[in-house]
Order: sequence, then structure tokens, then C-alpha cells
Amino acid sequence: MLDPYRLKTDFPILQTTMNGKPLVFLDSAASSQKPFQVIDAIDKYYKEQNANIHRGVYYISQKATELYERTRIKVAEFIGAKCGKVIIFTRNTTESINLVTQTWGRKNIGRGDVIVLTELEHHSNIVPWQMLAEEKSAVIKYIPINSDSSLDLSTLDTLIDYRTKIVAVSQMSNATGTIHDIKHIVQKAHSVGALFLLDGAQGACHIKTNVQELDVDFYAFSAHKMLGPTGVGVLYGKEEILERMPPWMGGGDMINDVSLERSTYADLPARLEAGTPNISGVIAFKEAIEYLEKVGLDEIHHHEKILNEYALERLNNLSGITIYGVNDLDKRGGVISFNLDGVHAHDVGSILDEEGIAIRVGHHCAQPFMKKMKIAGTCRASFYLYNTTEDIDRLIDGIKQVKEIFGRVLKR
Ligand code: C6P
Repeated sequence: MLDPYRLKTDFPILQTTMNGKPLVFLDSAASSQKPFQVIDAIDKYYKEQNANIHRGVYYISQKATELYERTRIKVAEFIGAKCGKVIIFTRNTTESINLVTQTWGRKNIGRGDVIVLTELEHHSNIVPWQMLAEEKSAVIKYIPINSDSSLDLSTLDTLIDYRTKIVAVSQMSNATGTIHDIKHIVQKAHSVGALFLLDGAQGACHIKTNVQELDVDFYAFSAHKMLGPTGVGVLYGKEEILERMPPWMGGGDMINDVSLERSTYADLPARLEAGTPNISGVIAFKEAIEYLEKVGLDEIHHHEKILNEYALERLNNLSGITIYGVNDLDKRGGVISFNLDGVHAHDVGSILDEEGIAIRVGHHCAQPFMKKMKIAGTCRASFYLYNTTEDIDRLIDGIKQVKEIFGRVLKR
């Protein structure tokens, strides 16, 4: 069994206070906290290994290169990819998706072609496609959501047809915590010859994922949501697809030969990784993955289910609260989105902040979802392996305080 109290001791920031109160961090869906193993790896790189990679013949450059490339292999193993060369390091999920739209998309999407997304996507999985569709006069269609924010999969047969070139869906919604039935959508996309991109920003950190079993064509995710450093993202792609993708950014490290007239490009993965990358971040990312593996993703998912059950029960006992997302705990990750009657989400966030409790408030970069629900935003508490039921008790006490303050204000 996962022991969150023991795990908490690995995270220095969770021993600190915020506004004079012990920090309760309930915003891991935005960015997780980092254990000392990750922090120490960054520290060690700058103190002992700092050199550019793929360039130097001297020891520390070769050492840094070896450590950087070891992470690539670790990532490949972690997501069940065939080999390291199908793992492209980017800055984040956003850049990974833009890499696909700007290279594969520009080459393969034309006038009248259809891109299928869902109404529940994060802006990072909408805006890059809209930019591409505008440039290429392509059409975007959206899988609608039901009232509980699950995807209405009965629409797949009408939305996905021979004109569909790609379907892009998130593994888990950052706005509601809903985990989608991806396999079914992947099969439907492939049945018409379309590709499938999985936005794993909220998935890779919580759900054991095997890209070959799922048969996704692209998988995009960010290290910073899975205990790793900021500024490191991953794009996985099937080898035969990545091989045919033209480079996106030109520059150092992605070439084979350059003359004044023209350039030829390096093989994968270098061809899609121009310029000096976030070397320390990538090296430390390996520590994050090893940490997750040691705890176990299934254990983490189970722990979040327990926290969800506890939090939902306590929240449902409060009056004047609306909770978004599906009821089925098996289809929920560690995210609870809610609103309090008559109180703006930002006011809830500010009062909780004074109590040392960090949640996210607002539209969570999912404005189409908020518009569909006819709300400006929500309060979002998100859990990870280091959260405890005591953290949830503190959240509930904080919410009660918000209700008391606003009850008094409204009575005045
Ligand atoms: N969601 C949240 O608070 P980046 O910023 O590139 O690492 O991840 C973008 C992204 C893409 N898809 C989904 C489903 C996401 O949740 C996110 C990031 C954060 O919900 C920051 S907006």
C-alpha cells in the first residue's frame, strides 16, 4: 500500500508553510511537486556534469550525453515504446502537439480534410489544430459531451469518416478528471485510415500507459506533471510516421550536412530536436520516472481513487455545492472540479490560500467546456501520490470557512 505520509517526506516543499500555515498542495494537475531525487539530479548536473551534449569529445560532455540519452530509453520503456529513437524531447505537451500540427499536419492536412477533437480538450489540443485548419482550409469537428461531461461516443460513427485525417483526444480531462475510453476511439479512427493523437498531459502521470497496446500514433506529455522538471516534454510517434515528418525547427544538432545552398537532415530523433535542449531537466526526468515506477502507477491510481471517494463524500455533505464530472470512480482521476453557490471561484481560491491551501481556480484552459456548462470557471482540487485524507479535511474546513464568510456577507 502506498503511504502518502512517508512519500511526503521526499518532497521538501511539502514541509513548508504558506501564509503561515502548513502547505496543503492540491494543484498537482497544474504542476506536481518534485522529490529531492529530482532536485538533487539537477543540482548534481550543474555541479559535476554541466556541458553541452552531442558535441564534446571531453569527459563531462560525453557523460551528460550519456545521461540525457539514458532518459530517452527510460521514457521509451515507461510508455512501452519500441525504442528510444521514437521519443522526441520537447519543452512540454503544448510543444509536442504543435510539433505534430506544424510538421505532420502541414504535410498531410489539406482543404476539406477533417480533424476530430472533443469539447473537453485543453486549449493546447484545440488551438494548434485551429491554426492548422485555418491555414489549410480544413474542418474541425468535436465529439460532444454528455451532461456529466463524459464523451458522447454514440456520435463517433457520424463524426469520423473517410474525410477524417486525425483524431486528437486527451487521456484524462484536466477540467473534470474524466478518464476517456481511448481504445474505442483509436479503433474508430484507424478504421477510416485516420491517425490518433493522445494528449497524455494528465494521463502519463496517473495511468499506466502502453502506447503499442493502445496503438496510438502520437502520445504527448509533460515531465512537470509527473514529478519531473519544467521545460521537458515528450512526443512519442510511431517510427514510420516520425520518419516521414519533415523537420519543424531548423538549427544545430538536427542536420546531417549544411552548405550555403541547402541542408540535409539528421536521422531520428535528432532531426526533430533542434538546438541545445533542457539537459539538466531531461537528466532529472529519469529520476522522476524511476520514482513513479518504484511507487507504482497502479498504486498511485488506486490511492487517488480512495482520495476521490473520501473527498466526494465530504463535499457532497456540504450544501450549495456543484461538483462536475462523472460519478463512476473508475473513470475519474485525481481531479475534483466544483463551484459554491453565489461565490466566485477566485474568492474561494483566495480564502483557501490564506489557510495555506493551494487549489486552481478559473477556466483551466478549457474554455469550450466552461462555455458548454454555462459557467465562467470552477474551483479545482487535484490530488497526487503525496496527498492524504488530512489534506482533504483541511480543504473541507477551508470551504466551510468560505461559506461562513460569504453567508455573513450575503446576510448583510
Ligand atoms: N494543464 C492545468 O492546470 P503543458 O502546459 O504544455 O505542460 O500542458 C498543456 C496541457 C495539455 N493537455 C492537458 C489535458 C493539460 O491538462 C495541460 C496542462 C494544466 O490543467 C496547465 S493549464
